[in-house]
Amino acid sequence: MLKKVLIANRGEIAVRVIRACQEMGIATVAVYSDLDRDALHVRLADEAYALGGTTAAESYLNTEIILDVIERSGADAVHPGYGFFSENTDFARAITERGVTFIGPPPGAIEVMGDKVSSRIAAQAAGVNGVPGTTQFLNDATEVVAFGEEFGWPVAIKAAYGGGGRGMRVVREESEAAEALDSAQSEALKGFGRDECYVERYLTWPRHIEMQIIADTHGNCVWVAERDCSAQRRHQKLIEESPAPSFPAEIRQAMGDAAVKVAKACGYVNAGTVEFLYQDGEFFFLEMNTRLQVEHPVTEMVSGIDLVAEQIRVAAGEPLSFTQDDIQLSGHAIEVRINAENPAEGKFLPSPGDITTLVPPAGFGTRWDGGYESGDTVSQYYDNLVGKLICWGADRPTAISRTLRALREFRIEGIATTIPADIAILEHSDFAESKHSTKWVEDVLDLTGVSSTPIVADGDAEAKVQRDVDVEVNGKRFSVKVFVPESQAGAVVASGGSAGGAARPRRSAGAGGAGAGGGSGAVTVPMQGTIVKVLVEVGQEIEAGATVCVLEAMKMENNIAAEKAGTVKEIKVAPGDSVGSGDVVVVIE
Ligand code: MV4
Repeated sequence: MLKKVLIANRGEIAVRVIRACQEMGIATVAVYSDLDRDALHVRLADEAYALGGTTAAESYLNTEIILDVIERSGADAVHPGYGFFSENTDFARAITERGVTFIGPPPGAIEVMGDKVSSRIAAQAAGVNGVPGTTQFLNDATEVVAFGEEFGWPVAIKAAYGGGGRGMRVVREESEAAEALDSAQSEALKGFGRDECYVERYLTWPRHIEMQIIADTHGNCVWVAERDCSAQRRHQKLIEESPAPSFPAEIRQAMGDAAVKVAKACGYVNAGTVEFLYQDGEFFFLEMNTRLQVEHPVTEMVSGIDLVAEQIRVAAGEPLSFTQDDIQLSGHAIEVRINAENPAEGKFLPSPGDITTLVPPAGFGTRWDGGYESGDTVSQYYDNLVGKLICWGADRPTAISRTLRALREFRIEGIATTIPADIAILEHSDFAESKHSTKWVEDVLDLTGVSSTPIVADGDAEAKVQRDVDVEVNGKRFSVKVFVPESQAGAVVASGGSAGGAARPRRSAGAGGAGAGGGSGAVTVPMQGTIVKVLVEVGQEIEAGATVCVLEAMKMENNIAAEKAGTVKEIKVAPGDSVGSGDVVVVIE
């Protein structure tokens, strides 16, 4: 068995792996960037080593330093988590050459599944079909038209070496073909350095259903259960569940068999996921994820299998601790990703910052896989997943009510979170009736009125805000309204976290995190980040809504707009400056 595992990751997944190791009596080694010196994964591990640096590239992706720490710590294995080095074959080979075990699939399997073309060919060879389409690369738009006429419109043009929806274009009729091919090719070239594209039937209302598999080095490969991840926006999953709702047992069996065939075809070992699109009772191979996924806990909750412990066992050369026939699925599990993002008006703006309070819910069937605790900081430099709430229930309605109950119980203050959007999804009748698809959140769900304004616990803001406080008078409980300086409002709020959404407004409309701002002409930034551009000059006349500067936070550029029209009186920032939530950047008169 392995004795000491280095976790080459941070946040909730590092915590998840550390916990599994501890339960197995395996020593744990954490690594950390300068910003993560006191992070939860560091606090929980037996040993921790500094990587230096701030950005992921400088720290968690710094191969040389990590290899050095592996050696210095004496770790005999590395768990990569997801992201970072999890699908990096150079890294996997580098550590294997040093006699250190990579807790993940063989590099060859990662490579075969690494792009759409070779994975599609491998799946096809194993008898598992993708969406009907061409196997040859497109030369010109007439081929798109010919395909559409033969198989029916709409069709999808996809970048062969693309991913995450980039380089994909939907073509509804002949007249759109030429422009769509051009733009797919140029986006692919820009994003991936290659412009090869192919065409397939476009499914208009598919669900994203993926199958967990796990294989050992003794030739055993099993499927565990499927997950429905259709509730997503811009290819970011919001909610995942298992089993997939309205999903017949014979289709589950067929999808499980297909996933095992794909895994065997590429010589897969360890935990992996085969993704499918599912529509009208048919499923089609999409791609394979050669890593442990964020949403693995829902599978654990319905199967009782500890996937991380099993990953570690098979990496150590042990056989799987169960057979296909041993697996019994029970009940229903839902995972909600809780990100530091403000879902107001469906915008999902990053909301890094200090978590002043984090009290996760508890109770029957309620699991919290978090990467942060009260007092920790969500940095703009890393993924903003705070953690995952996973609720199990005997059936889907019970799991939905339990998840809603737990979300309403959640107390997170200091940052905005996706909780109000999650509540809106779980409360929706389309979700309850599983009428949703991968397009539902973006095309149907209405997030107007949903807000999650962070409670800013800093500084000089003296505007008064209203708070509801419970008091007891002669043994009887009353709810009273108090009016307190905004800077102290966090201390007065008793409960509810950011889960209130529309039902429990935190702040009067329009205040929007603008600490000293309001309608005064002081333009403030809603989150911490770096100024990349200033678009106005002192003395310039601007209109209300004009962008005054561009703020980069969490790898996204955000336009910061003036609330009112007027003349620019003062500019307080320059490109390259770091700013905090509520900082004034421009003053307008
Ligand atoms: C599709 C599709 C419909 N028809 N292909 C988007 C990302 C890429 N990995 C596959 N994607 C899709 N391919 C055909 N022929 C719809 C999607 C799609 C999607 C797939 C999985 C999860 C979320 C999605 C969101 C939008 C579109």
